[in-house]
Amino acid sequence: MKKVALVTLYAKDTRGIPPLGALYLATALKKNGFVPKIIYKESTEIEDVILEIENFNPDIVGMSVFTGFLNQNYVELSKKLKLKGYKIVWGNAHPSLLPEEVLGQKYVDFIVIGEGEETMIELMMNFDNKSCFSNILGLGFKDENGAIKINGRRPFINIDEYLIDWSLIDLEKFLVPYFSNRYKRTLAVTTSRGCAFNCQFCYNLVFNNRKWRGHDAEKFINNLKPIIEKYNINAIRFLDDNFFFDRERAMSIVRGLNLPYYADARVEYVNEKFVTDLKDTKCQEIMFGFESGNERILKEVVQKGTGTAEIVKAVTLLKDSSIMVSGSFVFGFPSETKEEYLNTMKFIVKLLEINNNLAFTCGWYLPYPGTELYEKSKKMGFTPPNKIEDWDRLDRWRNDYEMEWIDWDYKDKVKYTRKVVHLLALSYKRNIPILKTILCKRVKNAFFKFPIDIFLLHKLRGIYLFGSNKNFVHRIVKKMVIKLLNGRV
Ligand code: B12
Ligand code: SF4
Repeated sequence: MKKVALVTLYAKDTRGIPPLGALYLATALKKNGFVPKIIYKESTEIEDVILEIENFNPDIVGMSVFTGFLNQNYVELSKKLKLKGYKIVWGNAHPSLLPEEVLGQKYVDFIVIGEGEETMIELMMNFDNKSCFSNILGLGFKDENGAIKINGRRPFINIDEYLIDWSLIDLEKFLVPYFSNRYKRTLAVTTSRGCAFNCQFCYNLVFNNRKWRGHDAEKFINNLKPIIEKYNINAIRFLDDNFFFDRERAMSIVRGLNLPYYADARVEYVNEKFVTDLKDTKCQEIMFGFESGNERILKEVVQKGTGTAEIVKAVTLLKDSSIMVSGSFVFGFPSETKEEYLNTMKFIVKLLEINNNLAFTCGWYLPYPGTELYEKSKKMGFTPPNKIEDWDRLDRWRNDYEMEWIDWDYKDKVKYTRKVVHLLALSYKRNIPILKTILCKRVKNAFFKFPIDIFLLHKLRGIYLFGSNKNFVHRIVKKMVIKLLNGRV
């Protein structure tokens, strides 16, 4: 029987999320009589990955690669395996969005565009019969002359056919603390794929053709319930792009699982009933793509389909719900002015004044292939990397990249925005007026000169001021520091 190794690499700080793509593929392959092996290792452990592959001796090695993240490591691994004679297939967002570029590399034999389950089954069924490759939808391959062939796209599959076989990984390794350590054995899952909206920076436009499809609630619950009981899982993180797209289905799932949870939503979904349902179903944290505090950016550039009024309404309705609201802001969109950047900063303060149980992730726009904004960024000066490994520089958390599509001075803004907004949100949460005042001034004016307070607070963040209540002494000192800052000692 043909054997397939499926490699997912993680970075030191991203450990603990199950390799769900590989798990779905492995489930499908096993169901069809093939022998899959999931290899999940840190990006620094390339030599160990190679050893594991050599011991397993697969017919093909699959890699799960999205844009930017660890591209360099996947390239290094693929090159080394190619030298040893292995056949290599790349799947996930990057090869799906840049099929020619990826397949043009000597170290890649096949690429799979979009969902991988049925394309991989057909590839393995026809593995020794090259003449059939051109009939496999979703596959990219090289013919006898080395010419690149990209087949047509595969229609979306019925995902309920491949509900995860959890025995394919050691699940213990993926049960991690979450929600400020309150729940120690949290599992991340996805219950649906894709999204029907039109956000101009999102991979969904091409990767999922704006088509949302979800697992049947009952089938999903029946698949996960035994695992929850066996492993004593006490909270769930739903990583779906748009978990609440079908609100009725989503609520059936969370009711059926009956565990505290995190999930993503869109702001216009929030009304009184939605908030009541979230509370009733033990929602701990809900995440929204706020994107910007400017109507022009939301409407014309991102085409979000919602404006700032909906954001304010959602944040207001969720106030006092004890549900933590996370919002993602993106700065530096093509054509965004410095004034618009400042507007978003002021908008952040406004939201915190309404609801202090807010957290933000602040990223800078990165042009992902296959999107409308990618084409716009190219017209405005962005030069896509020549080599696959150079896509690594599109890392959301780096603060030193060039953004050729921005024509104002963004360097110190990139360096401090995320940090200062994070600290401001914490000072609202802990209600420390003096810090609120100082940090508000910084955020509203994007004033980052003499950043000594930012430096100190950032250091203190993990320790006494904002950190978790690790032990008794810790708690007492933290209380005293907060009282001191409030002028109450
Ligand atoms: C979990 C997650 C992560 C995790 C780990 C991912 C992992 N190792 O699996 C972490 C936290 C590391 C992460 C990081 C980032 N992520 Co992320 N992440 C996700 C998320 C929420 C879920 C992924 C998932 O498990 N999906 C479920 C599975 C079933 O779907 P799938 O992975 O697409 O797999 C299917 C196909 O792609 C294909 N397939 C997948 N692998 C393979 C392999 C082979 C061999 C084959 C044949 C097929 C195949 O078949 C699978 C089944 O059909 C997705 C959004 C989403 N809902 O998918 C974003 C997503 C993948 N992330 C994204 C991005 C951009 C990032 C960042 C790289 C941003 C950046 N450049 O800095 C950051 C990295 C920052 C950092 N330094 O940490 C984008 C990717 C866009 C793109 N063009 O690449 C996504 C799509 C989010 C979005 N809506 O934009 N992410
Ligand atoms: S709502 Fe979110 S997942 Fe859907 S298209 Fe917009 S950014 Fe992408």
